[in-house]
Amino acid sequence: MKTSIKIFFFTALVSLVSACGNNTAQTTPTNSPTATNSAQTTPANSPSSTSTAGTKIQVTATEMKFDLSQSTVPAGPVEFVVTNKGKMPHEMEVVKTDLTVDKLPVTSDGRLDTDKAGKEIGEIEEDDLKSGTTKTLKVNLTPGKYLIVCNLPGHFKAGMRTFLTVK
Ligand SMILES: [Cu+2]
Repeated sequence: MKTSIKIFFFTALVSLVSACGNNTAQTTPTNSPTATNSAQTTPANSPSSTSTAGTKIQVTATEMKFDLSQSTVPAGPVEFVVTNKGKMPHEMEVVKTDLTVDKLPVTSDGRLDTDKAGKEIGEIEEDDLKSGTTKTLKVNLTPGKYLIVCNLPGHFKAGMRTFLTVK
């Protein structure tokens, strides 16, 4: 008899405590979002909605270089809008690498040895980037250093490469 009473009180106590626990857990978020967070939630949401839409980078390809509208972007979805304003076809590879320009491995035909350089994240093929064309490449970038490179024979060696920093 005594034991069951103890158990009853214990259960009641536990449910009371957990009820309190629930309340505190509920009140804190409910109060702070409305009061303090309403100001906070909006800015906290807008960067994430911006990054959902993605950072847009305008890329201009010419002989023999890339011009990026910005060379440092926040991590998340990135949209490369690449226009070939040159006379010859080009391509664009995005390669994540830790290497500096002078350490980048080059093949005998003047291409970047992509596999040795790092990891290819995305690519716009030569057929899609003929003179006068604009093509979009959407990728998701984690923080790090990325090489934007045209890997047609000789183009990389001729200087058709640039770095993008993702923070
Ligand atoms: Cu090229």
